[in-house]
Amino acid sequence: MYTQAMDLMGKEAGAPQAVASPEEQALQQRFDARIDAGEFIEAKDWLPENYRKTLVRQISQHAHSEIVGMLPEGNWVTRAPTLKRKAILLAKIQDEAGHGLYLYSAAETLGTSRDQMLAALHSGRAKYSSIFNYPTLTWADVGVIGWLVDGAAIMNQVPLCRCSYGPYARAMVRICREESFHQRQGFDALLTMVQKGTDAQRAMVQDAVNRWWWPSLMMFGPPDDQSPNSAQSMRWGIKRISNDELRQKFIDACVQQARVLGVGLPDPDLKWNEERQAHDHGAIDWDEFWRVVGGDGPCNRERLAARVQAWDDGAWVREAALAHAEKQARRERAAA
Ligand code: FAQ
Repeated sequence: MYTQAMDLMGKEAGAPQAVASPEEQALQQRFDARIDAGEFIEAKDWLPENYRKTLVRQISQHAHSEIVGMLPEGNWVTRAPTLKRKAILLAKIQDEAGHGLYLYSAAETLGTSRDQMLAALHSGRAKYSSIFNYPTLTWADVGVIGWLVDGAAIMNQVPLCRCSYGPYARAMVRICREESFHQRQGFDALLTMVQKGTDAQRAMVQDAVNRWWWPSLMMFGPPDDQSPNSAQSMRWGIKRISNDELRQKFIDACVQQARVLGVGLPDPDLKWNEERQAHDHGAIDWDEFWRVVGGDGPCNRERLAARVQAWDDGAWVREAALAHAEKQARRERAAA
């Protein structure tokens, strides 16, 4: 049993201390009890302000990641090696757009608007996953994104299907099903290249794995002891498994899959630890992670510029849709 009285007093957010009324205290206690009982919190329920803010932050960043995540793969649509691969890639990218829409909708139930969330992305205030700031240099990168990036996304997102906020949890169920197809298609594309390809194509796969391995491990976020949000998010049942635990599960799964593919993972310190029943691994370059998160990765500027350009190019569509809706509303008023 834990208490969120601190949240109610505003201490955790660094806000001036407010004295909670008896009604607010009762609401807080009821909320705490429901979290303890593992119940879903729904959009119309009372919830503490910091819980709402944390969810808006995480869900909107997740939505932005899906939308920005379309860009690295989009780079290869016109150069996919066969019609089949092109159709699969197009379907996958459309899925990512759909994931973004489910997630923006889930965040909107918390009282924020799509315009506010997009303004935060376009101004650089909102984060999106570090992984999408790396370039896709060859076709093998598209396969590796499916295998490693979608693989990491699934590992991180399956526990979110049990997140305490109902609209987010339900969106995640559908997203995870689709991510699973994405991971399989990436693995299949790589398997084809290593089994049926030339030596040059096998080398291309290995090169892509070498470049994406470490950034994929960074997707899980900073180590637990440097993760400012984890403790509170775990207590609220937003996060169910810690950053480090998920990263470890991902590494253990990938070692097996890399064996099947016949590729090496670029970590000389990666080895099975009998005592821990898990793989030990080399040090992750957290300076690189924070540089990329801070806006100074290989493609940060390019990615943000592409999103802002798409928003500006779409202005006429938004204006036309609004004009149509207003005209329709005028007609309905006149007919009433
Ligand atoms: N990149 O205290 P924590 C995908 C930030 S979707 C950038 O540990 P938290 C699908 C974090 O926001 C991939 N920033 O934070 C796809 C926080 O900053 P803030 C996205 C990161 O929230 C595949 C600060 O560092 N998935 O791949 C990253 O408790 C293929 C401190 O960190 C999700 O968003 C990062 N990697 O845990 C699409 C899943 N890690 O906000 C296309 C939902 C941390 O305080 C192609 N999100 N930060 O200023 C989560 O599970 C969590 O938000 C974590 C971070 C685990 C990402």
